[in-house]
Amino acid sequence: MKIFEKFKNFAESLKKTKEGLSEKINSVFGSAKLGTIELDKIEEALILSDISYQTASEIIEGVKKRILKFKELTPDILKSALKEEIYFKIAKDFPEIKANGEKNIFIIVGVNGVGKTTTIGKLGKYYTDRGKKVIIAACDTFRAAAKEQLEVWGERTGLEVVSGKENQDPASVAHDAVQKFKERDFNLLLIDTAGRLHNKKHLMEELSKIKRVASKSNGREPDEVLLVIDAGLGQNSIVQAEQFKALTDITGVIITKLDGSAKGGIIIDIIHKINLPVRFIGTGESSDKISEFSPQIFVDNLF
Ligand SMILES: Nc1nc2c(ncn2[C@@H]2O[C@H](COP(=O)(O)OP(=O)(O)O)[C@@H](O)[C@H]2O)c(=O)[nH]1
Ligand SMILES: [Mg+2]
Repeated sequence: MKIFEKFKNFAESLKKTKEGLSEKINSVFGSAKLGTIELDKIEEALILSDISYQTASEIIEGVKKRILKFKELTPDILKSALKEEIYFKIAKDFPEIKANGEKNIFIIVGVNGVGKTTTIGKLGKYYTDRGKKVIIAACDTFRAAAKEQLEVWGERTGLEVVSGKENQDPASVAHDAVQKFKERDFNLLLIDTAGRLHNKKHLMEELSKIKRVASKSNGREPDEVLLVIDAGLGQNSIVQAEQFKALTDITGVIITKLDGSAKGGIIIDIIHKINLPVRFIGTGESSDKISEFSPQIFVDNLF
């Protein structure tokens, strides 16, 4: 019961993905006797639900192996084989998120509009609720509104926000924030960034500069570089993840806007194909609409 409570928002936010998948898959499950033709249709349904072709065909190959031992195939057998196979693809043994030290630094990256600043506000609250003292660095100095947006979040959730002037060097804002983080008894520093992927060289320089500043103060690389992606962008998000991974060391992914999207299937690709852990799920716009990710809850709420 308690476990379910913790992931309640997550389960609810999978509603649209579930509806989309179920609609396509239930017609196949509807036939009393099932065979290989139905498996092809299920593969098609997976692809239509924003799972990549490659991953979808791997899932179906795995399902075929799982159902070999059954003489007659029923919808229930097929459904649980599908669930098991997807679970097997996403329940990887990633290390825990590094938020357990005295002092941890997270950098949040991602393209414009995916939900970075909102997610930082939510994470600030999430970790404050769990006893951490959190400080936020508003290093998106490119977008004028980003600073105000974070300050509003800060006021709302009682978090300290360090911000600079418009167009100030993001690394110098990071430097000021890191200074405060170091001198006072903060446990977690969350660094917001600007997401200009169309200017790759600039973005890469900006990120490595922020990383350098953060590394210097903590004596090690930032603990997490978390990529935020928008579930609504479907397979385009997978492309973004590949691009960011090529630019910098990403340690994990946060998927936002799952509440408004039927494209939850991308979660499977992020983990299986891109090989990154999904750390959190954004399930709405308000400060408590964030959930940890659970592979079990995910598959249980897919069909
Ligand atoms: N429905 C929903 N909206 C979200 C979520 N996360 C962010 N948003 C909205 O997405 C929009 C862009 O968010 P913002 O944090 O400014 O994106 P940024 O440019 O990456 O910093 C805002 O309107 C947010 O309220 C989410 O999990 N669910
Ligand atoms: Mg922002």
